[in-house]
Amino acid sequence: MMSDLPFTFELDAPGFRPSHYDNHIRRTLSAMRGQYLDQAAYEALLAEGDAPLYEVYELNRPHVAGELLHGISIVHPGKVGEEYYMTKGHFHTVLETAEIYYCLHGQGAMVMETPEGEWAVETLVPGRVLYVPPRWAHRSVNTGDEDLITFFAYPGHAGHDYGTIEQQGFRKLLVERAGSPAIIDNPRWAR
Ligand code: S6P
Ligand code: ZN
Repeated sequence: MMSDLPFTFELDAPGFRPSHYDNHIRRTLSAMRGQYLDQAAYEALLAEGDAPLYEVYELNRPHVAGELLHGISIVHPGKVGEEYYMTKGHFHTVLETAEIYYCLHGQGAMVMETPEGEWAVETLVPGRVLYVPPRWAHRSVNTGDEDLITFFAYPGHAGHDYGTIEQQGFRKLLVERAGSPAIIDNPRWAR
């Protein structure tokens, strides 16, 4: 088997876009229908335009065990009602696969939970590494007023299960209360 050559790319401030990438994914408000608590605020915001919420720059690698899929995730600042802009969030299809995040810019949090009922929220600040263990669904939330930018890497065979989260969301939501992030129960969550 022919082996790949090692490669490098740069992540330069202030934007931290990779100097080389293969896919650029943009998610807008319309992709998040049903995910925000305040449905009226969601519809009102969408009526003003399909705002960009987050972007992912991916480098192509084979989706097989042994590879590491990696790239840059950028969640823009903003809120739907009192709930901060966030990613869809997902379990990995192969539940026993972990992921690692390194925060490059901005202020935010990772909201996480397991199928067994555990949950966790970890703050993301520049320079901080977050290890998401196997079995933990994860969603990045931007609690600041600038882009939240993270580098991520996860196993090539992990896959994405979005459906489970789309049904009821995460157990916990991150909302702004008196100007600060607060963790609240998701009333839609009823498993
Ligand atoms: C992939 C990894 C990230 C997310 C990205 C967007 O396993 O967790 O690259 O894909 O942050 O989030 P989502 O939930 O829309 O895939
Ligand atoms: Zn993931």
